[in-house]
Amino acid sequence: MKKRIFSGIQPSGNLHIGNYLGSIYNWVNLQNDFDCLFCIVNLHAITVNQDPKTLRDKTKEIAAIYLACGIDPVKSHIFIQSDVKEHAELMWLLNTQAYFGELSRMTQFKDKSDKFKNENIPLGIFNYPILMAADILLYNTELVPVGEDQKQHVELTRDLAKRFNNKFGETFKEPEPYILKDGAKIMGLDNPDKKMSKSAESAYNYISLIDSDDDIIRKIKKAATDSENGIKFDKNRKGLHNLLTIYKMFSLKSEKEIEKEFENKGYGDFKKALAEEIIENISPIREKIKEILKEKKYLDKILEDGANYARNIAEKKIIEVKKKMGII
Ligand code: ATP
Ligand code: LTN
Repeated sequence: MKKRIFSGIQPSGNLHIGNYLGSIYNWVNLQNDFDCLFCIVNLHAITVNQDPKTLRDKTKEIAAIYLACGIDPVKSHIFIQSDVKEHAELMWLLNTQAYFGELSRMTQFKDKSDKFKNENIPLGIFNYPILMAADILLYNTELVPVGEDQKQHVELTRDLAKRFNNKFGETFKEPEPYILKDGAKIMGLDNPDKKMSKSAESAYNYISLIDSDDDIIRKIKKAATDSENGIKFDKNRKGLHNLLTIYKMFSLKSEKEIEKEFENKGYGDFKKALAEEIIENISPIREKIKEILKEKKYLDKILEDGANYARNIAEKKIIEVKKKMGII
């Protein structure tokens, strides 16, 4: 039996190269060795306002992006979170076991809630990690490949699993986060102090997977750097370090090779090479996304098969949990 992997992405906004390098890129390499479930987490997306039609379209678009990036539906299972109702059901059961204090400590909650006036913080952004825990625990997941920002949520999931097992008997596997050394936290192009984010105010923060070649060139030209000389991997030069990490991941070259390549060269040459490297990797994905989105039936069939596979596992787990808790 292969070990199981679960991960998901919200169908909100346009996926950017941070989402790609921090998660999907990693998934593609894992699908040969693990039983993989890759979810489109639309119930998470509605924790903030969404236009219903856009959400529906984006949900399909994420499925097309998974496929275009190399997720193989023969090896992996792709499905929409709301198609398996056990996610919402387990969330409620786990809600009753979680603490207000532990959820208040989540850094993503602190960041997101800062944007709202005190009384009107949506409850969904507060207990959103419990839904994520339900996603993971329903499937006896062992590894959760995510970007650095999600590590705390996976740790909370482990705590909840442990707490439930202690109280009701062995029920859930304790999952481990699986985070790559490079790419786990790609920083914003316009502000290298914060992670690249699809909800950023300026489009100059990110390069989305559907940006045109011209957009990519323009955004890289404008990316924040510094006034020092030399193209070198130096963590203190945050803007440059971020761009070099992106270059390293897309080109598959080593840090030494890259520093040698740009010895005696400046930002102009480096940024030109970086834009070319990103275009070489992203433009085929962009074209594939368009093609796959035209194959509506093919996409629907993959999502239906994925949901059937997931539901079969989830139904069994929810019965076990309800029995343990005395609900049935
Ligand atoms: P965003 O902040 O971009 O609006 P998000 O992190 O809230 O998005 P998702 O888009 O669902 O939510 O994230 C999908 C995956 O991408 C997660 O595994 C997350 O850890 C990863 N990820 C998000 N941003 C980055 C980043 N800047 N660098 C690396 N990985 C990232
Ligand atoms: N919370 C994550 C998305 C997400 C997820 C999951 C990731 C929801 N459920 C389960 C891994 C496993 C985010 O905002 N990026």
